[in-house]
Amino acid sequence: LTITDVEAIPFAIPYTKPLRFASGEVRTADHVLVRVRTAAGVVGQAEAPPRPFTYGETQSSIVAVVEQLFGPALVGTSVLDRELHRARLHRTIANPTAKAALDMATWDAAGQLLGQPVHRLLGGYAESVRVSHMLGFDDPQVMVQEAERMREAHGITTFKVKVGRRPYQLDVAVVRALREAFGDEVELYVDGNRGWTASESARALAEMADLGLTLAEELNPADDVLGRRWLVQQCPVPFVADESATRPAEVTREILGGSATAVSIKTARTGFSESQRVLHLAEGLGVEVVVGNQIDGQVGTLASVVFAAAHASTSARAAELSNFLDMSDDLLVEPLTITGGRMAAPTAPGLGLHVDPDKLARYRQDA
Ligand code: MUC
Ligand code: MG
Repeated sequence: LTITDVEAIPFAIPYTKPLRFASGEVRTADHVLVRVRTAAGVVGQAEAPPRPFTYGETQSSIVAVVEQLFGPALVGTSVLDRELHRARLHRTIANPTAKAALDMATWDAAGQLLGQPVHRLLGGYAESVRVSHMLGFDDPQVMVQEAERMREAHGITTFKVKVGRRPYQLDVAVVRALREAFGDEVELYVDGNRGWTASESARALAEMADLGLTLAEELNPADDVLGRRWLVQQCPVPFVADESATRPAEVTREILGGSATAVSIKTARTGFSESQRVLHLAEGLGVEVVVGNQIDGQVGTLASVVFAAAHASTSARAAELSNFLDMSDDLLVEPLTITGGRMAAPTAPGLGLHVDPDKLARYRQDA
């Protein structure tokens, strides 16, 4: 069980369809594959996606912090020593996706060593979860076509619509076009990535009042503290904290401060161990959670479905698991599949992750 080596491999895979949203745009998955090797020769793996516009990390900063600080802190410990890992890694602030990938890689190794799938080690609640697809900025017809394609090809009927453009009517028109195209057959919710002011958000929500939205996420900046509280008080659906509540303490602060009424959990930034802390905190506070997408590749998406399937409250809502479909290729030997609008949690020991060595050789950036 002893960790003998930790590796951080930068790789880059282009998107066929870039994702655009209020805080940025992703054209290439320039991620880092993190590997934790044990004395028994087992290798645990996970993916860290740099999101400079959200967490300040870059591909090189993730590689550097793993090689210089976090890797050496884990070598010599057991893959089961998660509290010790946390104590050591949290001496360094920030760097959430680097920490999260290391945590998930240790769970992957532990699952392989114990012969159990990680979703069962975490909680074992469900075999599969419903999938929600994120629709990035585009013209209304293009976004309707994209939703239609996802429904036809994968049976997906839940869509998170990116909003936060100016004027806000651009986005209201998209949501209206989606509702008109699909009627009651689809679930729709919106994510503003802090693009609007509180008053723009309030006007947009009022104009979308007849469109049956189920959630509203980060419509304006949480740092506009009073404006956010004013908005959340009048929001008719749960208001989801995503980038404003990435740690347990932030979740407490935002929920108790009246700045959110639901929480997005992303394994890309809180791994499995810290995501469980966030989940249990949300349950204790009595707020709903949604399993979010950090624009993950297939390795990261596998981690998200494992976490979502493991617990009752993470599998209650559709989890955001499908944006890897817009990548031109990926690292896994067996690509992930979505059928009937659902994705299954892997049943193989660990995360059931098999990275194709040829693909890794093709896309790695350090060779
Ligand atoms: C999301 O839910 O916001 C876009 C920016 C980010 O941090 O995550 C994605 C999706
Ligand atoms: Mg979000």
